[in-house]
Order: sequence, then structure tokens, then C-alpha cells
Amino acid sequence: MSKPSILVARAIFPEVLNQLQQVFDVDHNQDDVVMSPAELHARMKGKVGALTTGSERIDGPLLHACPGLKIVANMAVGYNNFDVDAMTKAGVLATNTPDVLTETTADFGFALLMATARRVTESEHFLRDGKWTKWSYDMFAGAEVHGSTVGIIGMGRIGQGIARRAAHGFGMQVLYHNRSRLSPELELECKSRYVDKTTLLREADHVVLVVPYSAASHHTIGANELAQMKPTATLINIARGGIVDDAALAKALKDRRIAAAGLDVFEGEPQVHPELLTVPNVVLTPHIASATVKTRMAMAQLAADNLMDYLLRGQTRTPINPEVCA
Ligand code: 8YV
Repeated sequence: MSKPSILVARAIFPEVLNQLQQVFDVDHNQDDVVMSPAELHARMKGKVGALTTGSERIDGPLLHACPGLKIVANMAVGYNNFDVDAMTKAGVLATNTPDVLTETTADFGFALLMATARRVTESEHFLRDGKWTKWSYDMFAGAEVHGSTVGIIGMGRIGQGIARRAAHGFGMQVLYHNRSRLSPELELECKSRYVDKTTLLREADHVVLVVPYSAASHHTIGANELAQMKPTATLINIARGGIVDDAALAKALKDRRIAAAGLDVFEGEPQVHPELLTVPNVVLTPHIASATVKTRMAMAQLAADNLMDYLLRGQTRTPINPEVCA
């Protein structure tokens, strides 16, 4: 009997690919070239499932071109590359990889916060460029982390992980803003106080963004919001490009409207706003918040398990639109 056909849209760990190859006929994008929508459409045709990452857009036109498709498993917790309504209408199950990356991503949020506040990369460039000729009292003096106030916008699992690190590890005051308030028990555990966005922007020494991207969260931070922040504040974005207006941020950094920023995600990535590349007071990393070997392996495994569970056993593990199976 022939095996069901799936597409693995980007390169993944050989161990995980091997498991998929045992039970599926796998078309694997071995070369890891990011496909154009037209290439993706052509390659997805005739497949019943696909393993994708944030770089593949699954939308109405693609679904129309691939009537046999049953499931798309994203190797990411965020799924703004999916048109979930269109997938649901087409009866295609969408899955993501929650939980397995929560703590790793929160670790990185904190790493970026510390690198930004303490000017780690800026000072390293100075040293590597041979500019370190003497010590001086204010050389790369940055912002305090311990005992300061962090404001977290988006208090889901990763936001809560950052709150715990901040409150319990660094004695920080934690303010948060979210669509809904946490339960009193969770607020206590995360030592976090719910405030409106204006209060958070005004009072936080470090603003950390962990909201999912949607039309509603587009440019959550733009020129207006930057103007409300302390001039000594830092801004950290580990959520998605588009949550911050990168042009407005580059200007604010250049004008020293805020002290510094740490960015792991960008509008239109892998392109980076050219002005951001010219300002010294920003730490820039290429979307690596979940990138530890263990966590990326767990994400790939969960995406593969979602495909195998659904296509071979009719079961779901981490569905985004479980109503498809009802
Ligand atoms: C992914 C991420 O590695 O999980 C997410 O939402 O942003 C990252 O962990 C990236 O999106 C590639 O799929």
C-alpha cells in the first residue's frame, strides 16, 4: 500500500525526518531554500500534510490549489503565517508547538534584556575594533536590571516565564498588560501587577513584548508609545516583527528618545530596517529565541508527532482549530 504524501517545507533534524520517512512518502526541501508562494503551491499539490515554519504562508489561494490537504503542522508556537479561518473552512487541521519552547524563549528574553541594558554587544564591538585603550568611569555605563521595573506586554506562558525570572531571580517589580488579567493565584506566583498600557509604558524601566502578532497587535509600539516611555528605558521584542514600528523605533533610538532596544524579530525579516543597522544602541539577533538544540529538537518532534497522530491515527495533539475534527 502506498504511503500518504507529505511535504517537509524546510530542512529539519535528520532523526525527525527519518521517523517521517518510515511512514510517509516525504517530499523534503533538503536544500532549505525558502519557497516563493508559487513554489510552495506547486510543491504542496497532492500532499495530505505539511510540516512548515514561520516562513511558509498557508492561505486561501494555497488551500484552494491543494484540495487533498488535511493538516499543516507549524514548527513554531506562533502561527501568524496561517490563515486559520481559511484553514478551518477548508477542513484543514492547523497545529503549533506550544509549551516545549516556553522556558527556553523566556531565557532568551531575559538574555536580550540583560545584553541590552548592560550594553554587551555594543561594548564587545568597541573592544574587537581595537578602541579599548583605557578604562573610564562611565565607559558603557548602562541601565540597572536587578531591582528595576519590567513591564511585560503579553502575559501568556512566555510572558509569565519572564515575570518569574524577573521577580524571583532579580528582585524586579513586574507590571504586565494583557487582553485578560491572570488569575489572582498566577499574579501572586508571578509577583505581577496588572496595569493599563499607558501606565506600563510610563513606569517600566524595561518593556518586554511577548504578544502574538495579529491585525490588532500590529504596531503595538509606535512613535506615540515610544514617546511615553522613560528616556532611560529599554525595549525588548521577542514576539514578532510588526508588533513594533521599526522605522519609528530606529528614529527613537537615534534621537535617544529611549536608551536602547533588543530585537530578535523584525518587520519583513530576514530584512532588517536599514536605520536599525546604523544605530549603536540596539542589540540585534536573527529570530533565535527558541534556538537551543534541545528545544528545536522538541519543536520538530512535536510537529512531526502532530502529523503522525492525525494522519495515521486520526488523533490531535496540539491543534489550533480542533473544530475541524468535530
Ligand atoms: C520559531 C517562533 O523558531 O515558535 C515561534 O513562534 O517564533 C520560533 O520559535 C520560528 O517561528 C520558526 O518557525
